[in-house]
Amino acid sequence: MLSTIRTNKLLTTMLPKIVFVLGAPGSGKGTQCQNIVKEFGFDHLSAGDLLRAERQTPGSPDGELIEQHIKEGKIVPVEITCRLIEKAMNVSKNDKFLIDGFPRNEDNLIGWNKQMSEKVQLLFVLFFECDEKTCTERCLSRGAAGSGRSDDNIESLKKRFQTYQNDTLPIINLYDEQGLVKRIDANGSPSAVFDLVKVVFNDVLSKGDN
Ligand code: UP5
Ligand code: MG
Repeated sequence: MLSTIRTNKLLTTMLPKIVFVLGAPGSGKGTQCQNIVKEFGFDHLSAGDLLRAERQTPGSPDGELIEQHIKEGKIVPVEITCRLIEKAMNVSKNDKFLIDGFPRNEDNLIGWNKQMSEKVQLLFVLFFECDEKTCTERCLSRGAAGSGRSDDNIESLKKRFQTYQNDTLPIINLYDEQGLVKRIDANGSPSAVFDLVKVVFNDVLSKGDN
């Protein structure tokens, strides 16, 4: 029995390691993921970026559906998102990944658990907590500076926040009940937030069993 547990543990630790990065729109997920990539050598897979790239791919059968969902702040069906994440993991030579902005509703969670959860080792969920007002101002400034994102406007942002509150927070709470969530106060400057992020990564990675 003990040897089976040890073997399972060994097999699990050989799988690619992932960290889910969640938080409201504009909470700084992408910004901090770039810092984590540089400092800790993870690959950054933003589900939103993967969907935006797929939307631009000529001939993609999902382009129109993705655009409509993003503009309305709705969540794209998991089959599309999960396929893009798995493909990006497969082409990477890395064995540790930040999965940014996913899973963000029950459909995402069920689809991930069915298709991917046994192929990876989930280290933890990094959760950026940030006030809605601050997040909204950040996204609007980015839009005004020419982000080109079709959802960096006040109408889309209201819908994105509704979706976040109704659909994504319950998923974060589910992971929290399993003791997997590391909370970060994301209201400060990018470098102040990264100081908090570093503490979490140094702590988890130093424990050695990952
Ligand atoms: N900024 C960042 N940190 C700052 C700080 N500490 N102080 C001051 N400014 C800061 O940051 C946003 C802006 O704020 C930037 O200009 C940055 O410089 C500045 P960013 O790091 O981009 O924040 P992030 O949390 O990544 O914000 P983002 O807008 O990307 O969050 P969303 O979760 O809304 O966007 P995402 O791309 O993940 O999803 C977009 C849409 O895609 C969703 O609404 C949905 O329609 C669809 N989607 C799915 O359907 N399924 C998925 O799985 C994922 C996405
Ligand atoms: Mg982002």
